[in-house]
Amino acid sequence: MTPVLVATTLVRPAGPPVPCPAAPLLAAELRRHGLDVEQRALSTGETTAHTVFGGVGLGLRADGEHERAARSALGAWLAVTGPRRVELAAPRSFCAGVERAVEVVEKALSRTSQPVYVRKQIVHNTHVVADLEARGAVFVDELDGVPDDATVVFSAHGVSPAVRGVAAERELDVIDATCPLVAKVHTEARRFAGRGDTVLLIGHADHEEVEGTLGEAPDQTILVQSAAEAALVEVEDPTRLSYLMQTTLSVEEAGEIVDVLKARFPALRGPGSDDICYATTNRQNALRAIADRADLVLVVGSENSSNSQRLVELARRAGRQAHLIDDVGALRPGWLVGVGVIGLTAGASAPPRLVEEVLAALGGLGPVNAAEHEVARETIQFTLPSPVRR
Ligand code: 2E7
Ligand code: F3S
Repeated sequence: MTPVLVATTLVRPAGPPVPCPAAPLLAAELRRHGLDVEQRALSTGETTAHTVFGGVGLGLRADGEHERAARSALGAWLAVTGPRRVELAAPRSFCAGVERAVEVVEKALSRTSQPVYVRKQIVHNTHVVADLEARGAVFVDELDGVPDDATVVFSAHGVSPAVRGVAAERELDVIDATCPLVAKVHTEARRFAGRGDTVLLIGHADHEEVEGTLGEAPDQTILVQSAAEAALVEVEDPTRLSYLMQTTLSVEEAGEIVDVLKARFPALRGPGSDDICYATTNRQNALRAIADRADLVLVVGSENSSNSQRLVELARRAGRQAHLIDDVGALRPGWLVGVGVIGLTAGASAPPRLVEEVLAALGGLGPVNAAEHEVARETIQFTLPSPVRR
């Protein structure tokens, strides 16, 4: 199939070339139409259709059978051009635990020519995983995908003692990228179970972090996923009871669950300090601060990212139209109809450059007035695990 060409720049016979920052939006829309797409500079003479407005342009070349679909995609984006405000939530994107986990894999790759295996996605982001894969990391679902004598990195979400046991038995070279704030929850799980408590773990089933924490004391831990479950959960001895949480929950929902549990079990004891981490809390507060002003909220993050999903839910609970986008290519023209103010944020596993790319592409649809609203300054940094600390 001859690819449809999308202009990244329009080269005119007279006058300077016109940048086309919205090219990735147009390219993605064409791919959704099932077309093969290439992005490159085009001269205006080459294009099938192009427009120049306010110092930017949009244009493409499509031959024969593709012309109709191409014109329709171009028309869809041209229909939503115009000036916009973007309210940027801060903090957003990478947290200290993600920075550390990514650096662990990078350092592990740089100290050996052998493959570096990573158990599960190092963090729940397709771009982070693809970037590290391109640099030689091999992602596996379980340790049986790791050959003997190999190096394996445990993901930021943590692992159960059973997984640690298998790795130790096989004498694998383990580098643990578990976020220190998750490790803290594991320590509490051991302490609470060790004093004979039943542990109510507030979190979502089938999430890797929850699987890991549950694994600390599987016979003494009960997963509580909602206020409805909290209202029904039965425990053997309500006087020996404590609770813990997944680090990426909605602060609001988790608080409601704890309230239900405390009302039912007055002797319930909690963690020394909040399990929902600083980064989760800050990203939720930052989004809350801008959501009211936005017609549409965009959260950059991957589908399986719990903290990113919680941000989308928060915006929707505030009555906003909200979407989770893996990258700029996931933006749909229909979402922007009648939208003058966009709230923009990113989950803790989404690289900052993805937000920059969204902003740049929006600038290709008309002038963008972007303002950042910072609700907290994050300075926390975690030291690297000893095998990669040099
Ligand atoms: C580790 C932990 O990778 P993420 O998207 O993970 P979630 O848990 O939100 O799906 O985000 C970073 C991160 C958050 N929590 C990593 Cl335990
Ligand atoms: Fe750790 Fe929280 Fe990030 S648990 S990995 S600091 S989202």
